[in-house]
Amino acid sequence: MKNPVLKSLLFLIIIPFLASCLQKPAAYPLHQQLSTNWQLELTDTLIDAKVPGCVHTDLIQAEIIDDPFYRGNEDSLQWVSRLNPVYQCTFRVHPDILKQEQQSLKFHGIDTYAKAFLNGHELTKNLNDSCLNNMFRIWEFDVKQLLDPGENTLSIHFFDAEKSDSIKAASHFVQYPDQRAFSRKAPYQYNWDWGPKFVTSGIWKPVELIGWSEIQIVGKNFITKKITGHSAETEMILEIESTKNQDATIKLEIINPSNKEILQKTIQEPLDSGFNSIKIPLNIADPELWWCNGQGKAKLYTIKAAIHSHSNSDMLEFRTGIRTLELQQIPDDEGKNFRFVLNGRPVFIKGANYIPQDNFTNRTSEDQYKKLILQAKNTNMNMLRVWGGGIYENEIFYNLCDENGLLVWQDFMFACNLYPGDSAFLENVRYEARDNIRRIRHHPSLALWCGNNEIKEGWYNWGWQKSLGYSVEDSTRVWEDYQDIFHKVLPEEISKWGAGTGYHPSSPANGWGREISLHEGDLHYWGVWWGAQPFEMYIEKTGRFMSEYGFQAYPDMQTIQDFSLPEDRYRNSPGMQTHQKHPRGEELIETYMQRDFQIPKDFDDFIYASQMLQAYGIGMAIEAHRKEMARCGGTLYWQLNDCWPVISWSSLDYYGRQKALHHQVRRLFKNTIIPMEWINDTLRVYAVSDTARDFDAQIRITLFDQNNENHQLADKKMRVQKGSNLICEIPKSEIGDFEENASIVYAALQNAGQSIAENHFFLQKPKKLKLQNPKPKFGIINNETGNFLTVESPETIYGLHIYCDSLYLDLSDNYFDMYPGEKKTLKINNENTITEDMILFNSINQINLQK
Ligand code: BMA
Repeated sequence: MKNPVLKSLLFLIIIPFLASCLQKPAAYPLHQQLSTNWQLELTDTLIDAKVPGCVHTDLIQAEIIDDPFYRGNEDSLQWVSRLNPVYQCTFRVHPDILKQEQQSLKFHGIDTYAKAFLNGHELTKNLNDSCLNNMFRIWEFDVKQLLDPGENTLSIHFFDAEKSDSIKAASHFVQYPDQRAFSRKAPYQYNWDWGPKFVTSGIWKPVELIGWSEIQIVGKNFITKKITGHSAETEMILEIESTKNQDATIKLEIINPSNKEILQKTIQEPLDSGFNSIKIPLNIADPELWWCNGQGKAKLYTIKAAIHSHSNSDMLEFRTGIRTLELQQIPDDEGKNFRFVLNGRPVFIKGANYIPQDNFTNRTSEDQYKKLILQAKNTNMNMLRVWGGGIYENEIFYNLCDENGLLVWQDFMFACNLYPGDSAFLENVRYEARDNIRRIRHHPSLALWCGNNEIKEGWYNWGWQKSLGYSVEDSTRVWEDYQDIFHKVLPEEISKWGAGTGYHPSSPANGWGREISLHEGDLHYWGVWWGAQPFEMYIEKTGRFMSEYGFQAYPDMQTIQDFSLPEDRYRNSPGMQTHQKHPRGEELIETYMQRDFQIPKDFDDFIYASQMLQAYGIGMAIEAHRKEMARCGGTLYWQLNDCWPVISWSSLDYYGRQKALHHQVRRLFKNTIIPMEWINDTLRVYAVSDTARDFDAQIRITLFDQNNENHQLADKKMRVQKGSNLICEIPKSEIGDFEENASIVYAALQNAGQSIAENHFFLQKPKKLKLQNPKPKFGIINNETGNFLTVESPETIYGLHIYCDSLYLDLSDNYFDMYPGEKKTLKINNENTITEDMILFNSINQINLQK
């Protein structure tokens, strides 16, 4: 530290700060966070740094660089990745840590590559690559001989990952689709078809000093083995490090979801010197099961464990759930099913693919995690797939999924590429798998580990072997490397560390161009979008589990305003192009819009129409998948969210603003839906229900014609069973006079006066609709329960978008259809006051009237 004033100031701050970090008495392991007093040394300056953090966010904070997401800044900021920054911190060790038998320095995540020095001693010298070479690993060093009772200096020297990739690639026996393969670093940092290139570096997770003696708890797991009648057979696993052979006492306490202690257990356990894994069987009477969203409550138990040796102790507390979960892949008439069975009940999966919420993941706040997971829950989802090109998520993500009943399909971080198979790389992957499995395995939400994203598909279908000029021997060797990672190392680590879930080597199981993909395994159906096939193909191409399919749309206008200047706001402008990463993105949006919608001239209208188009196409897919629930196990659309403001497949943009699709998904993921179709002059209405029990209901169907006259099509009582049922067939001849392109059908399913499901349906494609110029009436209600917007429309409306100028209007529903005379009350979620004169609207009616 060069500045003496700063130095004495820090000394004054550090000691009381340390005392507040150390909550346990001295006989317990002591943890001292090294989260303050960090500086980042650039070639000629020293700036304050944040840990956890990264070089980009530190430079933003120091006002050295502008917002990397603004306009075309991405291009001009590529130099940041080549900075080779040095992070430094000086600290004093709490005296009690210095008294412990064991003293270690633990890095929960360093992004990558970096050499670490403590008081000038190189910690990383003997590692493979002589550095920290995997951002997904936890690194721990014995520092007992290195800590100083006075001031200590820790410095982390980062170096350019891309340069290292090129060096490794140059001497490799084959070329890979992308040389990022050589670095164990979040693949999407190197750019994606929805993401910019920011190959960042930094200390992205906490750093701590740990001092302990005799014993330390280093891992935990909780597994439900069986649920029978009124009890659950479970097993608690405690992993303990011991400095010697010794006896220990373990005390367990289990607290049920209503906060009552239901079980206490004390056992004596002989410990070996080193690592111990202790399995403790626990029978829990009248278990309150963990259910996913829509199937029941996500009940959580609290487990407290304490361990005492001769003169030292350790303890932990965590929340978990009682549930069994199985991925069935049972041979059947057409191939094999792909179905998740939770607590013995087959559950139709409804959800989306999740990507990191930011390019600089350290700046995603707790509130952002909470908001996003709640948005997923409120959209009636029961699963998120943590996609393999991002990161293994932070604890908060899995905790929130546990609490909100969202199952997690967890990919290992390998995507759309080939990877090396030398022993050093395999060992690196093995440790990465071990660290992450052990970190998250106890979460009841964890449903499946999956080896990779689209590598098997790429190998067989994307022509890599030819385009990269592989010989037969090359191909054999590359494929053996693939087998080693995805069929050996990863499944071995899963069974070794008791992940408690199934393992699926690659998603999808088979490429979408192959017939088998429809009959077994999971499917990424990209014939729509990549293959430019019409949306109707979704109806034919429903596989056994739809783990990806999607279509792009522009983000909210407010988001576009946030990253651009007025002169950027036209299609294909340089500013907009930076925020469209798919090479054919604009062309495909236009092709599909031409097929099904009219193409507006105005940029604002185009943004609106792109969102309506996305909601229309993906809505068609979801209905098709749900109608096929007897053979299809679930549907996860691509993609829930964005990592920056961009034109992409997401339903929520970077700021969490909802596209039309997100509202559509919420309607279509309800437990019961009533899809309709108009084929061969016949209206067919289905009831698709995920509800565990059958129920009685009343269905009413009305058609409103071009003159807003209504024709009652059905009004009958029925029993709705779990599954997909055709409930009405109404031929055109029974309806009377109406114009197909100017009518709307409205169906409502009720149970004892309560609305269960409703649906608005148009008989023609949006582009053919000839609807009146709408004149909806709006009203604002502010009362103690909140602020509300009322809407009433005298005319039929397709896709009413209600918005404000220069402000995102956050409504409980939007981009919806209305039949003539319909009234709706929407909740306004904005904090700002919204008044009637601020309300603007758009609709397909208006787009179609433009000429
Ligand atoms: C899927 C994903 C991503 C990609 C998306 C859209 O294949 O796995 O790799 O961003 O398609 O192209």
